[in-house]
Amino acid sequence: MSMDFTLGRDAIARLCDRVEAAQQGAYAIPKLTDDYPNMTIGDGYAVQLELRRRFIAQGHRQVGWKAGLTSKAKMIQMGVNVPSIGFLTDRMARPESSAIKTSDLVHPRVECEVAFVMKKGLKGPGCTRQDVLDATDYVLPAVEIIDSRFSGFKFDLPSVVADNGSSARFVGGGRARYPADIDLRTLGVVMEKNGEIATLGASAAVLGHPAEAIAMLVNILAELGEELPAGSFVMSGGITEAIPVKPGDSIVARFQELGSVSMRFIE
Ligand code: 0L1
Ligand code: MG
Repeated sequence: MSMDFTLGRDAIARLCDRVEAAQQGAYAIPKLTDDYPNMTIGDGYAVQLELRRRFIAQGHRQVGWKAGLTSKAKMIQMGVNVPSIGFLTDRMARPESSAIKTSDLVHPRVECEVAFVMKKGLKGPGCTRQDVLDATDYVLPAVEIIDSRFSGFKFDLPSVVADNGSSARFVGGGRARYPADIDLRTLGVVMEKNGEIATLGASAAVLGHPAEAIAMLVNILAELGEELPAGSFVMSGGITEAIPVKPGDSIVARFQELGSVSMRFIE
């Protein structure tokens, strides 16, 4: 991915105002490229970095990162062809088995992901799947609740990157395992909504191996002049397509070898 930056500070601040207000007010906005048609993916990351700077200034604590759009199913669902990354903060974390409010979200969807907790930091470029596995403390099952702030999920990559990869909430749980003890490539996952199977898949859907998505994330961070610190919680991307949820829905994500993660949604 070549990272071109074309927007000036004023435009970045204006676009960040829009995304921040839409996230905090839980309303949908048109995609940013309607007004800035020449906006690049690099510009999207410049807006995302400004959003992260503002959240941290407001007291949010960054706990890690997420890779997004890492499976063919998600790329097809969303009409894009390149993965993305976003940051995760303490304000997005929700406990396992909890009730998650939807009134502060626009149109939430859930997806099953493998999360990695790093014992060593990683720095790109050139980070590989093996580097990731060597630096991983343990993996655990997670559900990401994404919430694109764009009307009707109509967006392109620069817009979705600026919106922090649609990040909204996440829930980790189940059973932590050492990566050497399981075959991370062939983990089966079943997502149930209200007791019925909503979608299922296998972890190889994520770029062939979930650790590959973490390596990609580290290499994108390098293009932004950043690295992945030890202790980070990193989500590797949805294994299946994302499933819409509304108040009253309950979700159980069952992962082979890793146990299950559940939550319900309320008004
Ligand atoms: O986590 C992700 O795969 C990012 C998704 C971004 C697009 C969407 O809102 O589905
Ligand atoms: Mg995701």
